[in-house]
Amino acid sequence: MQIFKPFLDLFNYVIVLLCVPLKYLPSTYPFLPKRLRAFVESWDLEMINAYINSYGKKIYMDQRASFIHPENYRPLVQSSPEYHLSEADIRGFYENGFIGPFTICSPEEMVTLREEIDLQIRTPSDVYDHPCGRDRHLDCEAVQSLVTRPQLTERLAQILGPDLAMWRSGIFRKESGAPETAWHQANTYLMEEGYKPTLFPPNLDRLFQLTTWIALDDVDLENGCLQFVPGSHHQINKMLVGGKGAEGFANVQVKIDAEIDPKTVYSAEMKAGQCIIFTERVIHGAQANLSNRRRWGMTFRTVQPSVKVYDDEMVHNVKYLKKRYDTGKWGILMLRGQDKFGVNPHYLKPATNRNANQSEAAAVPVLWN
Ligand SMILES: O=C(O)CCC(=O)C(=O)O
Ligand SMILES: [Fe+2]
Repeated sequence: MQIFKPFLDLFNYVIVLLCVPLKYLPSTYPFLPKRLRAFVESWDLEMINAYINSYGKKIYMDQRASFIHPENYRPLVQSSPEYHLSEADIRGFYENGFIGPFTICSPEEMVTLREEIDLQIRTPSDVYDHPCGRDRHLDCEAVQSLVTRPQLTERLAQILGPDLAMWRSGIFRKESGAPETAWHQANTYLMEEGYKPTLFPPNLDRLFQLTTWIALDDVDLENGCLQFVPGSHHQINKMLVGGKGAEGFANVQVKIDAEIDPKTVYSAEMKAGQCIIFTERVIHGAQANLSNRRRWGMTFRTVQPSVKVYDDEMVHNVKYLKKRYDTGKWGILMLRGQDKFGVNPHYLKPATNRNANQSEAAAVPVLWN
């Protein structure tokens, strides 16, 4: 069953309609075909109704969940004073949905790192066997050396806990004139496969993941820095698929079904080498790059090791990218602490310097996955 695309497919629509009674009959789930069962289990009635009532034009951005704050905002690990977050900082993160900027490396160091990263990601990935921007924290030394620094891991640990598993990274390269990244939200990455999520946390309503966006160039409003709607992470909104006023996210035209007051928007202007940490449930996006400078950023997603990723599937099919990824060699990278759960494979092969040849440089799209 394909839910995400094409949205107005009559076959999909009828199947979804037929699933409504199943939501009231959980005892039937073990007898359903695998895909149908995954759909009925991961889409709640509100999500199904939104799809049906809009004739397939409105779809929830991700699995609905509440966002429960912790009992207190004390840091979850002790860290050295230079990386310390106060209770007020952590409360600010829970209230706004993001925190930063923090400096991971100097702009001068980023000049060298950026060149290495640019060359290295053009070589075939050890994980996916072809040149790509996805998950290069696993096999490229320059990327790995960046994300394992205490400037990042100690801050993540104070919010997410002592044990940190990085499961996904990607690169958003916006050259001068590149289009916007439409406002969006994510949670368990349901929209990748459409009928089932990508992440399976033990408790959907708690914080289980943090995203870190590292600026490879200086980023500001003019070249399309990342932007956030503070406090918008307490609910997952619907999106209108296509239609008037829709903007681009990867291959899809979407418009978030929420009022956004431009006065409240926070623009994460940063120097190269700085990062912002956020929950991807917060509404975020970026304007078009209207400058004559480029805007490259890398995004890194870290979960608590109790979160199961990919449901043991061998191929992960990302509908909106129109791409399939063989997950046979994929694994989590422990950035810090221990994996006491063992629900995911670990990536153990050392990252290497790849000595890419500049002449191999290929045209690289904006979201290079
Ligand atoms: O860099 C961008 O334009 C978007 C990044 C983003 O949406 C993310 O990292 O989740
Ligand atoms: Fe995002």
